Amino acid sequence: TPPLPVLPVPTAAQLRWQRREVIMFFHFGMNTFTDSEWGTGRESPATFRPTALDASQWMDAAGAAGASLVILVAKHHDGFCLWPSAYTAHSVRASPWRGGRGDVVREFADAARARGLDVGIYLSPWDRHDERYGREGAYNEYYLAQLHELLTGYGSVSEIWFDGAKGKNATNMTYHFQEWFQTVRQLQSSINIFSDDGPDLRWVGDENGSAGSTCWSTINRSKITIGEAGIEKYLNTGDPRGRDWVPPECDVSIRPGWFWHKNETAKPLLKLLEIYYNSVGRNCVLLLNAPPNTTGLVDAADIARLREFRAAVTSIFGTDLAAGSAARASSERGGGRFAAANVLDGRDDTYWAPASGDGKNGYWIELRRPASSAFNVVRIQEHVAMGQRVERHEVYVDGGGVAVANGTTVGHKRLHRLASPVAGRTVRVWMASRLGPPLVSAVGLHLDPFAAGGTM
Ligand code: IPT
Repeated sequence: TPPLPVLPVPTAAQLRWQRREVIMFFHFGMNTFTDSEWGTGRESPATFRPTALDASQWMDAAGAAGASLVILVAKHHDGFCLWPSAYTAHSVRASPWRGGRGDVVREFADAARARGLDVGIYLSPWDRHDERYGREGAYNEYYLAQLHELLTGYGSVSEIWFDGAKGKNATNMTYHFQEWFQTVRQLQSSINIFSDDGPDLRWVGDENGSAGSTCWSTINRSKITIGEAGIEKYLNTGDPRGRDWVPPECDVSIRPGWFWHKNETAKPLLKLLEIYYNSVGRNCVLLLNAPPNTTGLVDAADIARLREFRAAVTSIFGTDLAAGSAARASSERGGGRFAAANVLDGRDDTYWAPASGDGKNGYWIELRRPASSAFNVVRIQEHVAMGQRVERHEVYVDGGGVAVANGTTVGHKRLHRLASPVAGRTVRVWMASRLGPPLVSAVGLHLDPFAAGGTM
């Protein structure tokens, strides 16, 4: 039988999200046309006039990046709604686009599903346009009514994004997050709710795509107030004593801004790879933003960059230099289903588990490779369905006395980039410290040709 989990553990929806690894964000709206990041709310709806909007082209961008979930900003801080909401006049209905009969949320959801992609929605709590903002009862009802529209009118929604951003001079306003969250759950039972504080997914604490090198999926939600300054560090590393499973999502834009600006360009490939290592490689999901332009299309150069990025990831991780190794471990749990060799089968649902009572001399797993070819990336994955456990780990090659890599947490995926390529027949991973017996679903070795001389 399998061992007991170490609590807390993820829900099925959180696990499905974690395994996506890369998902996409689309910031598009009034700001696209005014060349700004935070609109004032005083923009005329006539300003919104994409000339050739084609949401299926946005899905080309998602496909290029290998994303399986796409999240649309349905309303940003300026309050302009990309769907014809019944509760405000400040929407696409008042714009010249499609003669006032357009609905970007509809086109987005339809285009995503036509490509087999799941849909997510961002709805800004901070609203600089609506006159109800600042009147607590009225605004909270307005926001809730819009959640109803978005979560009942557009099919199944996988993720909903509550941004904690609020300008310094914004009216003092209390958001009724509990009423909002519980309503969201009622309308979409398998949705993941993102906010600084979860309940399902948390902000990573920065917008540059970098999790802490220690990164727990757990926090104590009671320690966080959404939008409060000073929570970033806690969110960035998580809490080994956290009682709530709220894994971090790294939101970052492919460009300097979240919205499209004609004088900005996409980040270079090497920067995107660094972001990948610092997010996916540190137990996070990477939420990568690609902003459509005033035409209503993602710039071709951005799509080309996303394609390069995906090709690079595939070329690094498509070949596992641990393949064909013989695996052994400090011990194996009985029953034959928890063998060390499970770390080589490419599956998330099988794993190595040590025998109960093992651990006195430390837990380790070792791969004896068929050849000693050089690698410069070590990949380790925990079976987080049973809880995140590893607190400290070290990687040794050919019995050497100095670890080629070491770190704290592992989680769903930990990627180590070595200072330079290493050749060797045996690779041993020590689980030097952990909250419970380690359950390891994968150990892989890779060669990253983009790491100049093995480093970046
Ligand atoms: C920042 C919010 O303050 C934070 O609560 C979170 O929602 C984050 O956005 C998401 O990226 S605002 C940003 C200008 C740092």
